[in-house]
Amino acid sequence: MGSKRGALIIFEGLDRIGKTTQSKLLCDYLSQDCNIRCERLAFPDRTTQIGGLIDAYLQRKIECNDRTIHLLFSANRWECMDSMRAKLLRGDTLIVDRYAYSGVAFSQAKGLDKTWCQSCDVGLIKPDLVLYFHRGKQANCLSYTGEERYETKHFQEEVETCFEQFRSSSHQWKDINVINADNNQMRNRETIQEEIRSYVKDTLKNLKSNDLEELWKD
Ligand code: FDM
Ligand code: MG
Repeated sequence: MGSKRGALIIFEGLDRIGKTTQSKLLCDYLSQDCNIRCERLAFPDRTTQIGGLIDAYLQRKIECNDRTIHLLFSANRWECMDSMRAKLLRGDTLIVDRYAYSGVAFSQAKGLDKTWCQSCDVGLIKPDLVLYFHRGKQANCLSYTGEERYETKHFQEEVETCFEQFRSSSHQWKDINVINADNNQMRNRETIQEEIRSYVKDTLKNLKSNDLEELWKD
């Protein structure tokens, strides 16, 4: 009996919706309370050379046309695939802040063709669990303008529309689970974390094979 591989868990959603907070809580819980080896990653990974270009673009230090930056975001995932595969196969669970779903939603929001956007990420490691953080009607997470290129209320709303559109229309998004990340008393940090943990426990329990599948191949 070989040891079981780790799970690839993706957190998706708009900026400032609580993905980082929740992924830290989850990672601490898995490693400290469940004795599961686990690591947090984020895309874009700004530490690589390609990630440096993306960082400069987001901080408006360089310009780049929409398709080119899309390809860089995708390349930034591809350059991490070998090390992610190795970690998963040796049993580490990876909790990843953003993946190809952000890739499509943010570029589509600029007017790029969805099929073209998706094609660059076909064949990435397929996640075992995708959690999309959705803000409720009363949420106020869009009432800001941040420093970075995409951090405007208007653009975030466009991205949200794209997330919602393909979440409800495409069969490739059928595996996406929605987390109500409403920031009010009824949905506090702990409640949201509990919901996430129950998804994660199911996923870990049902991890069948040691094989890693490929994204968007079916
Ligand atoms: N973003 C992120 C994209 O436009 N495409 C992608 O493929 C990814 C992974 O980059 F506005 C956007 C989303 C966000 C910005 O991401 C920086 P973080 O999570 O805020 O660092
Ligand atoms: Mg951000």
